[in-house]
Amino acid sequence: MPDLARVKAALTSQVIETPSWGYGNSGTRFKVFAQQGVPRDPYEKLDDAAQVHAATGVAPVVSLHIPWDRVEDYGALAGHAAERGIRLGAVNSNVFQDDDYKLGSVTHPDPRVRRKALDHLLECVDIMDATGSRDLKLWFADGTNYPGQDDINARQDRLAEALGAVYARLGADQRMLLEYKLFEPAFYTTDVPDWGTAYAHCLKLGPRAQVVVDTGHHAPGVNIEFIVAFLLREGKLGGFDFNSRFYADDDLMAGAADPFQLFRILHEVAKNGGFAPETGVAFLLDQCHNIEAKIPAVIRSVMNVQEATAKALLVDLDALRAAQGSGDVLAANAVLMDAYNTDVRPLLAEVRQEQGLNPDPVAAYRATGWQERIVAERVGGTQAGWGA
Ligand code: PSV
Ligand code: MN
Ligand code: MN
Repeated sequence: MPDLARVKAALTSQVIETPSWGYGNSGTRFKVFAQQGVPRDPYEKLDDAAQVHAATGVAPVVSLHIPWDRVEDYGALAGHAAERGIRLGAVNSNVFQDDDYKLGSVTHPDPRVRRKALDHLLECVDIMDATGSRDLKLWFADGTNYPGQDDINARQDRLAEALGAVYARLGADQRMLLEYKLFEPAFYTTDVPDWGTAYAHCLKLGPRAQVVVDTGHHAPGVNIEFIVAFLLREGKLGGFDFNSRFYADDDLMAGAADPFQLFRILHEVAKNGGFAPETGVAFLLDQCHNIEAKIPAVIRSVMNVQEATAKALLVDLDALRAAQGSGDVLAANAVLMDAYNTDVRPLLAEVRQEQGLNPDPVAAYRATGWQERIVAERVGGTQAGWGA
């Protein structure tokens, strides 16, 4: 059986990074439902993120999105985070919300638009220098809507050129995390549609280019845990964008739609050493809370990742390997299911109490009175960015 002290140590050292855009107003293309008390600027997003960390103890890092989180002084923003016991994490670029990008950004046929997009990506690395961030997260909306619209491989060449220029600009301790997505907003071809395309580009670029797996970016039925196991094996798993989906890129709370899938993914992480900090696997959330209260929803998501992590750490790997080695299909499957069916909530409550935290993070947040305070004090919150 797994050693309980080691399981607890792994649970307390896990870092779950929350997205700045999860705290702001967001919605679908049909409607943004504004909520009261949402942050009016990036500083207030950090204030809310600090509440999530205070309640959970495992969410001390916040991803930024530029230009949604553009500020005059990024050093001051990093200082604001530090004063609240948190820090700035991945910088997400945005080359998809400008009229110029109608036909693409770094893959656009017009060199002027490509230059503009590249300049933005390079600016993001400047920001990373100022914030002390390790990761540049790249998601490209680039693609085409109609057969014949543009040359598939010419676009790959343009993409490779831009990625190479950004890679060359990275500092020694910085990484580039390349995200893939099957479709949307492009509906015919997407320039980075799958892990294979992302992997091929990262392989050519070098060791500081790695793939990020957004759990919402696959076709239904894709075996994401296989992708995770393979990328870990190749040293190319940079991290996750966790969220849940029923249909497409739903961006619902991680672990809400399919906690068993989250467990299967994290089992591969656990089995392949991906929780060791030196592997650098980043556990990010990438979600928006359109109809539910935002801060408690982020807390719930963090808890869902923790629960799946705890179950993954409880898999009896010796028993699993013995069953696998002897070809005992049912026994091997039973080992996994035993761990998955364990109620880990008492274990996590115990871990939190040992850290001096309330065993129930949502209740802890409600008891702070923070929600009432921000509703009273903040008027005119900003939109997270979608459609902004
Ligand atoms: C768009 O699909 C997306 O959800 C990607 O997953 C990015 O990571 C995120 O937006 C933020 O740019
Ligand atoms: Mn994502
Ligand atoms: Mn997405």
